[in-house]
Amino acid sequence: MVGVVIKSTGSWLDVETEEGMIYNCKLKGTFRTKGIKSTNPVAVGDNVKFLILDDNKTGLVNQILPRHNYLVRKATNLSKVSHIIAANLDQVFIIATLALPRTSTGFIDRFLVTSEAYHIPASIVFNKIDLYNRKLNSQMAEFEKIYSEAGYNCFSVSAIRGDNLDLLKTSLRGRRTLFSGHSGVGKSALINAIEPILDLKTKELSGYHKVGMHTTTFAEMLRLSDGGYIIDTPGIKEFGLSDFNRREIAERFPEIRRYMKECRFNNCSHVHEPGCAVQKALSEGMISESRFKNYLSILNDDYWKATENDYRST
Ligand SMILES: Nc1nc2c(ncn2[C@@H]2O[C@H](COP(=O)(O)OP(=O)(O)OP(=O)(O)O)[C@@H](O)[C@H]2O)c(=O)[nH]1
Ligand SMILES: [Mg+2]
Ligand SMILES: [Zn+2]
Repeated sequence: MVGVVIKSTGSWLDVETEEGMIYNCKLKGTFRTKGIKSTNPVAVGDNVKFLILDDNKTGLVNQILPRHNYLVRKATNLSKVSHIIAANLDQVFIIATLALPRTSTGFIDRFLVTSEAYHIPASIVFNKIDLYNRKLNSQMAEFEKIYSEAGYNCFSVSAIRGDNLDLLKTSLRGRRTLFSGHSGVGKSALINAIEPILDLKTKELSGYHKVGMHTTTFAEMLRLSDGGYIIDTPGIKEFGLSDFNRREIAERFPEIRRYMKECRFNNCSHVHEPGCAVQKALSEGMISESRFKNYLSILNDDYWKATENDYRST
């Protein structure tokens, strides 16, 4: 049998066949993803081959079919093992908010760097705009400008009040979309607002201050009545980069990529070199200060100290 993994709770997987049958499956033996030390060899969105067991309800997954793409992160930059968030995606929506729990641009930019590396189109969804005051609204306008100029779609929405959900729905239609972001930003609440029949568990308002409490505890792929799927995931604290070459980082910022070919040195790090076209674009306001600051911050991550992929070694 062949099916797609629609839920992963660690040791058990729910696998759905094309006919819409769902089997609760275990993994047969050990699997390894080439080149990645991963906590979960099989992820939601994976196409798998499996055997149906005698009870006709459970199964045994014995093969993972080749992936079209996947998204990987580490719990922190220094963690040894990676986690495959999901596989075979059409796009990823980073659910963010400027209300609580506020999402930093550092988090957004690390996420975007990874989605660029895996060639998965990303959009940023600013949620909870019903809670924004004038100052937060003007910050959001600034972020929307920065990210749309860099080439990313932005949405400003409210799961509670319903603002701009029609725009969100239009871009979800017929696609498989990953929802990811910090715990409490409203990933599940947004999915409920889009598809009320799913009735996903969301955090009680009074539960806000319980730091570290995750409401969604496993990844799950949910079917939309308009066509398409959303993968709801547990909140993540940090977005640690996995398996990167340091020289690759600049290319993962589309607006830096646009200028770097014109740098005098082809191994330019765009930090201090003479004749740097990226520095010139930055001084002319063609690259945002915030994005460049996060580029530098990623270049200075401790992560690189543990790897050999440094500028000095090339
Ligand atoms: N005011 C307001 N509150 C919202 C909005 N969206 C979500 N919330 C609230 O934020 C809290 C967290 O929402 P969830 O949907 O559980 O957040 P989550 O991102 O799924 O969190 P995890 O499952 O832990 O990753 C809930 O109390 C929601 O009611 C919004 O647009 N406006
Ligand atoms: Mg949730
Ligand atoms: Zn340069």
